[in-house]
Amino acid sequence: MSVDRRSLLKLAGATALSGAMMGSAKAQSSIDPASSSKGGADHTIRIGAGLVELAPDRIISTTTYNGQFPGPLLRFKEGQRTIVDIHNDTDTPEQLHWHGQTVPVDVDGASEEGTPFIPAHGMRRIAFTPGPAGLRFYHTHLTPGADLSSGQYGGQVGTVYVEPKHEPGRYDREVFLMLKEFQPALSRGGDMDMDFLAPAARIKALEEAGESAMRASLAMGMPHGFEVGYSLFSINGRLLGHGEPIRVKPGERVLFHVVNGSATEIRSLALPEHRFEVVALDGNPVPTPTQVPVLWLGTAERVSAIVEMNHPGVWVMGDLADDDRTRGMGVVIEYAGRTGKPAWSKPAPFHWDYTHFGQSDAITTAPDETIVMTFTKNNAALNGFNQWTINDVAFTMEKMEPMFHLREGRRYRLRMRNASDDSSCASSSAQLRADPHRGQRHGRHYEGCRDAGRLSGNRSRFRRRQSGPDLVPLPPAIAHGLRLHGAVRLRLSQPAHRRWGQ
Ligand SMILES: [Cu+2]
Repeated sequence: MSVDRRSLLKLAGATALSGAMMGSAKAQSSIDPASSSKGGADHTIRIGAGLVELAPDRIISTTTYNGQFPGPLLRFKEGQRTIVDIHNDTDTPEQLHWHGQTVPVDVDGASEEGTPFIPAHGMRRIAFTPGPAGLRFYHTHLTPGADLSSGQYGGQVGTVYVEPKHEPGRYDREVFLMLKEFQPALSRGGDMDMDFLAPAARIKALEEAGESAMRASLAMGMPHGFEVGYSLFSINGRLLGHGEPIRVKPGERVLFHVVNGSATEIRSLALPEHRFEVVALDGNPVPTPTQVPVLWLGTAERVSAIVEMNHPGVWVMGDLADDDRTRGMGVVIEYAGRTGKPAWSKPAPFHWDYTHFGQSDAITTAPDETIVMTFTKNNAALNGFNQWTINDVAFTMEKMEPMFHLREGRRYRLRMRNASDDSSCASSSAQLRADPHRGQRHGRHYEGCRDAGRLSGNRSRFRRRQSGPDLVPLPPAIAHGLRLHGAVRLRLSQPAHRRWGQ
């Protein structure tokens, strides 16, 4: 073996360095055994280019976490401090956002909140106490705008599970599913919005407002604004039929943790002849676990649901949309000893209704104030892209002007009205930057309340204290009420919408 001088120096340097690090770790542990992990991180994430093999002849090159898609499943323990090293091997400064967790601003991963960037070809070590327990996820927080090769259009999405201190464990095993599309492209018009909420949730006036604005724009000779469409669809990074089947046994109770990792899409998921018992939404246990034949997930939404495997066979669990499912959005469920072509059948029409998972006899406390937010779309107004507004104001990341001033300790009800012809997902990121009393942040601290299409009356049945969804899909022409307290920055979780106004 021949070693040149430079390598030798490198080797010597590395040895000296590791010696020094070991020395310091020893010194640390002799003082404080609990901090012996200080030398190394509990988790390491590397952001860099990688290949995703969706199928043998469908290999795409994109940005990934640790060279894989989805990124590694990170299991944290509620309340147990963790250290994560994030290396950025790309040429662009990055933000890694811990979606659904209440973590300090310098860790959260949103530059608009004040999190420092992970420099290009640099790294950040962060330490935080994970929580709340349940299904969370992490993703890039770069805003891609019209650049469909960047941000969450690529492969930077991974699942987080924060293990609760006390796990009820009413299931035999867990299966994590990440739903994600690839190969985005801009098109004019896009697909029709899906009609998945109960018709009672629609409001005629809002519907007409959205439609007439669209008609007026087209009459002025405007084209349809750009929409993003996809050509490849995957669950856990594999097209339907190209991944390992999920192998189950009769009688088994499987807890599916489903993450909609899409940048823009609303998804459905059904397993023929089986029902999902929804036990948590966005990782937070629901007051009333309820069986449904289909799951609907807004962009970035999570559902945890138990399926009792009681119909032996080989099945396709997949999206109701035939186009998306046949192009990959599905996974095969295979019972032990069963073979054959995976079967698919469409379930009977079903409308998703969040109130089913709520507490029917809940008494809601009146808010101190109600804030009304009306979302509108200005078709093709920004160089052919749609502009989105809240109360006729387009948000800009540059100015960051607050539209509402909230007072600490007061209770607010947010009444969100979608007057556009497209779905929006509102996600509140509640960070109490200064809580002098306890120095702690109140995360998403709200009780959701829907009032199924009623603009007034507040006859809400849906109530969750500190365990509400942190993300609420708003199909066109519905009104949505949400109560919360804490200081709140509201953002729309579709990056396309956020980039262009909301
Ligand atoms: Cu997010």
